[in-house]
Amino acid sequence: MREGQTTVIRREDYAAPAYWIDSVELTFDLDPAKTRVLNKMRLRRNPEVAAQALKLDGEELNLARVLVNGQGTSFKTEGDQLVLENLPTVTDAFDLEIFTTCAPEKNSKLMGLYVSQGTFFTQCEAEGFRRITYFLDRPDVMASYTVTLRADKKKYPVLLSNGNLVEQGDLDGGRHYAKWVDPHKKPCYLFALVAGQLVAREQRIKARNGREHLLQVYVRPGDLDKTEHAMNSLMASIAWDEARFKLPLDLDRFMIVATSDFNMGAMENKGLNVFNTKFVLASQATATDVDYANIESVVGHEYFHNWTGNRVTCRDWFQLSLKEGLTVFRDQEFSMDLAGEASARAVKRIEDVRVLRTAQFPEDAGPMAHPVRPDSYIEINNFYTVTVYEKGSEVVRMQQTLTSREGFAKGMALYFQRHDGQAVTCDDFAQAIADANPSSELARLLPQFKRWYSQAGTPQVAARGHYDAAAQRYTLTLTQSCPPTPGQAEKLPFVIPVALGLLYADGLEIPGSARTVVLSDAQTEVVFEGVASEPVPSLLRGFSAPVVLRYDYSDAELLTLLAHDSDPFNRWEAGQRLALKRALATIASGATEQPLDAAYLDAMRAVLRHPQLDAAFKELVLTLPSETYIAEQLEVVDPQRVHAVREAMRGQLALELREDWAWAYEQHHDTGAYRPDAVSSGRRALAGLALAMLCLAARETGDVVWPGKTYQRFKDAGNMTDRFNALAALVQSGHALARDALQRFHALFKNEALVLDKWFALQAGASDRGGDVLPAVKQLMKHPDFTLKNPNRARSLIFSYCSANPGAFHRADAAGYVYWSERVLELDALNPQVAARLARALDRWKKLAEPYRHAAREAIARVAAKPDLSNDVREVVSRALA
Ligand code: 0A1
Ligand code: ZN
Repeated sequence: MREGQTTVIRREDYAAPAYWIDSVELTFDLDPAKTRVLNKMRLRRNPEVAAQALKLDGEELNLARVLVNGQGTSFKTEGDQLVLENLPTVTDAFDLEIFTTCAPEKNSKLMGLYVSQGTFFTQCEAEGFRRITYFLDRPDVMASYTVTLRADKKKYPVLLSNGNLVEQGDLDGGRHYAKWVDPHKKPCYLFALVAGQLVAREQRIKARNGREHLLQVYVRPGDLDKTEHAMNSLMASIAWDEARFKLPLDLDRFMIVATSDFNMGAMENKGLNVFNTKFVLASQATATDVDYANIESVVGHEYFHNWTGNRVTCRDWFQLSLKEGLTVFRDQEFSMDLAGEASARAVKRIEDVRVLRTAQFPEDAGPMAHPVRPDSYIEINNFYTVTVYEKGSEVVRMQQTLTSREGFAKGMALYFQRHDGQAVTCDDFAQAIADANPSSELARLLPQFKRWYSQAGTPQVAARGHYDAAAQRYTLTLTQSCPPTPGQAEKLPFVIPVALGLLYADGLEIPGSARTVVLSDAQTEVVFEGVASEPVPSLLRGFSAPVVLRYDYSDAELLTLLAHDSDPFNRWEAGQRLALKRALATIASGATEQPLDAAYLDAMRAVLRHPQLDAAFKELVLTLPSETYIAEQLEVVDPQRVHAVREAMRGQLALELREDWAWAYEQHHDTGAYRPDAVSSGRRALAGLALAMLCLAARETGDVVWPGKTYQRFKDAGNMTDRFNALAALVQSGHALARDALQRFHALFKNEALVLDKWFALQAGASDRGGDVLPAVKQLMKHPDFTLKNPNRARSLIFSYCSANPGAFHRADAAGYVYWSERVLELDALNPQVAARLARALDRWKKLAEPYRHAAREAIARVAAKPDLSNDVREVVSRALA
């Protein structure tokens, strides 16, 4: 709705609902143009709250009838709410019947009931249920649902909703019906229905406790051959939750349905998860290793919500991280446990930290910074953020670190014992973990620990070491601070677990030095006795807290850590710091030539040729820090300069190590029959990086052999990972063969929407050479396969350019920003949620150097000047300008 009511919702204003809804009987007559919804509720006044009118939420609904206990009643509307004043005053239950209609085919926001390729879907989190019927649309109102779906049998042969199918049959006029009963009470954001022409992969399983379950993955006919991996991931998720947390599946039937029109990744509706096709469909011909890994983790994530989110849900939306931070933590642990060995676990940890540092740290330093548990919002959709999800997961991870793996599992058990079936807060969660571990550091420091939920901003931990040779004593001083964020000028000290150890200069770990120091004061000293020579500190091992660690490492120290640290995360981190030092020095120097020195190149060669290290780990070490991450280290950012320097570094790494890259490619490119496991995908990743480097080097040397081999590889590849890596190597090096390869790729996959998304994204994300990317993006907008209406497609072209390609987006002529503002406005008229995400591409404009800064501000102001913006986009741009 475009009412433009910009009400600020505040956490401190939470009040329990004036009414409870015990049960809901919904009857849908599904029709794309006009769907009729009959909603019969049984309500009770909440005796703990003063008697007051019942105010039901509704949005874009046509109201036809309201009956109380079967009788017509007076009602009024206030804004979007339906207000009933003359209700029974006694606290006895009463019936309320509401009849409305809505127009699913006109629903381009993809919230509430909508149509995607002729199939009906719903999306109710956070506040979409009010677009289906009038309701108390808030997560602390939990009801039992009975749902009857009626629709044309030919067009909509499959009729699904939450829970168990209890009845189905034919109706007059070619219609049929299905009746579903959900045995579990739930908040309305977990309601779902799906109706259309779908087919399912089915699997019957028997759980550890002997209970039998039917698992189904529903897709469009023709996609069934791409559902095996999703089904395997679902079975692995079920087994993992039973084994690690003793949490069984509580339903007879568990369904996943894929749709190509979806605003987010997937949704955990009770027993009926709805997924973006991107996170379900995979075949070796169409999906990359990264896609396979993402499917595993998203299937896991949604499945794990069944306990962390659905059985125990959020009291209000400020508590979103209660379910999201915890469930991300669970899906990360799941993927790590499936990865197997310590080194594969470390690879997953590095990938997760990379996301946190390149996406969440900037958010925490920008205009949209908010605590893991926010204090206020205008549009809740804007708070499905990396802070609530990824930082929230780190906050849960620290609770595990402070209580041990077993202690944390005990805490989870207590959490469910106390709160199963309830809608609770982040405080309730932390309290349960602490109470189950009374002698832990978490229990000792709980009130202070909870500042992680209330204070925004990324804390900084500065470390200084002092070695006293005479006393053989090493003293480490750790100091913490946290920069101000909007609305929070001063911060109090956090509880920060810092895992660390000491190495001698020859790389040997000093016995007994490894420990986890829990920093709770502004400053702490850690003293190590019996240290024979000046040590190298390995700090924040495994990234034990979501902080910026400042320590003035010398190159020699970093080289020692890179070569010898027993902690693989810090080995990788040492390599990143070496690269970052060079990037920053070169950016500051004003020159661009030869940013890399022999010491760095030799170290990288040693990692690449290392006989013991895993291929996946090598690929991570040999990938330079991203432009975004480099930019975050600077006070004032010239994105063109950052891009030029990083490209120069990549070029040099390619050229100087070209024989090593050739060796690496030959050693790793053959991975046998396709399997998406950690080892073979690691080998493909390294081979892919090697090809990219060899094509880049060929630009300098004039070599035609490697680009030719790459093109051949592109044509012959037996799987999408190898094919796409080869294509990307040609595109990213700007080779003449790229054009033809792109055309062939399109021709091969013109009927595979998810592959076309990759095709668009690759071109929009290409390394900019003389400003050539923006014209290409504009041209691609005219491509017959492009549509703004499909979020995946819009993201693949527009977001890949505006949000993921800084070197091409930030143009001195401001054309990138103009393009951005036009797309934000255009998208806002269709789908505000997607538009608001795009609006965030300029979050960090205040850091930009001129002329970018001024031009970016103007572009944001242009968007803000539009009078009928959605609340979603309005909130983002007004915070950016504040
Ligand atoms: N709860 C989902 C995320 C989600 C949130 C809002 C949505 O509306 C379009 C969709 C999905 C999750 O964490 O997976
Ligand atoms: Zn989630």
